[in-house]
Amino acid sequence: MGDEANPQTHSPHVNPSGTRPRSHAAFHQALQVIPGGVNSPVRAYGSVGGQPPFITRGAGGHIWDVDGNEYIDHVCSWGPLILGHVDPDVRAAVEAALHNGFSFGAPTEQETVLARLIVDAVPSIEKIRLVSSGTEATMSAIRLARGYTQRDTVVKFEGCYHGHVDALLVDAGSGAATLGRPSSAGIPQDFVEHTAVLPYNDVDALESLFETRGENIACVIVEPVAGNMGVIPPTDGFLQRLRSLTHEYSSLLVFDEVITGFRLARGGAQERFGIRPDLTTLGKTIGGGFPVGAYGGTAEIMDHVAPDGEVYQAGTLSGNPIAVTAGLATLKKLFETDGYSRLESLAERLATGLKKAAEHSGVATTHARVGSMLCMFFSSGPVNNFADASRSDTGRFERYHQGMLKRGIYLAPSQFEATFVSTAHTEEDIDRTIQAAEESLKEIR
Ligand code: KE4
Repeated sequence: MGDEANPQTHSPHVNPSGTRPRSHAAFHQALQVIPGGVNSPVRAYGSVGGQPPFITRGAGGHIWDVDGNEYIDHVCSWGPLILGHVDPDVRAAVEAALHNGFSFGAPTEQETVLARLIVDAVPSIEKIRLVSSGTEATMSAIRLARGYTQRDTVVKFEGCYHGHVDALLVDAGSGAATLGRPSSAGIPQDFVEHTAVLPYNDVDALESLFETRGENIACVIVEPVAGNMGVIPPTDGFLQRLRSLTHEYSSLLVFDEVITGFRLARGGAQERFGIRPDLTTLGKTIGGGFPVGAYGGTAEIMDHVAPDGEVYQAGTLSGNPIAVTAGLATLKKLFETDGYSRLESLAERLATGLKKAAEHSGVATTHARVGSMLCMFFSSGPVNNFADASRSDTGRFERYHQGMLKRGIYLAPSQFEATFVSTAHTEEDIDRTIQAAEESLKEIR
């Protein structure tokens, strides 16, 4: 067994009893003062039984909980930690930045450096506004689309999740899907009457909607690779048709790349699929684990954003110098170390191993992978949209999740999420995850 300080050579150690008394006590305390004991619903373990481990620290591809259990982490903070936990170069950059100040509420040159890096990496983005979360990014992008087109209707896809924006929390994925409450209380009906929802990958439905309502459609917002109903890639022609129809009706195409941006490629999913959206939303990876979101597009559209334009959007901590420093250090290291080759190699190794493990077990599964985001559906498939994904055996996923957790593998507590790898994961980590899957799948067949 390697030393704990160097998780790269350390197999995870989990209390064989599977009990987590200190997490249990911590959860009890949290429940007294935090709704559901968590600060984001997807972190609860409602859909996988049991209670969430309370995490104390991370290093590389590993995390530890308050009971001393060690896990190989395939959540990666839901995507941001593309270099793994506490990357030494990112940490050094943040520590240095802390000495200069935490926040100014004034422009800093580093914000321009990050904006320039994003503009140079994503051809469809000529100008970008930094915010503090993916939700702020998508909320702002649809407001901009409505202001720019002077139309009201927004189109989204069932099972896609774009943050907890009132107008977009309709048939949403991620936690909303997991909770089985596809919308949310507290959203007045007239807030969503301008939101049209279509099945993902359904070109016919798209065309008929545009035929009937195209003149009123401000934008279509889409995850170019869906990552909130499990992972569902776009079928051939879907994104291309989206692009041609939005052009034809002068609607804006918004790529929500909060997950895929800088994860799937330097230029995100739009680089992989060769599509130029009008607006792109970003988050997660561009903050390297610190709160950063962004929305950007052509200068012609973005110049409608205040203070130059009539579409208002603001934020106290937008472009926060510490978060921007972490994001810059993350992206620079990802580019300089050719992180995408490593991500591709690790993700392919994992996906291949999980497929073999499932075949050996005889459990019916369907597998999806795009770059370093992947998913194993407990379904015989095919899985091309939310209705397909919803037919997954979530009870079997629950038992699988429990089996993986007790073997030291930390997965998202929902069938409707993505599995991630980081550049800090090792081949040994991947092989351990595959081995754990072999054992867990055999247990539940
Ligand atoms: P945030 O507001 O959580 O930073 O980003 C919202 C968002 C927007 N767009 C996409 C495609 C997203 O996936 C997200 C957030 N993703 C979820 C899980 N898939 C974050 C986890 C959580 O809600 O706690």
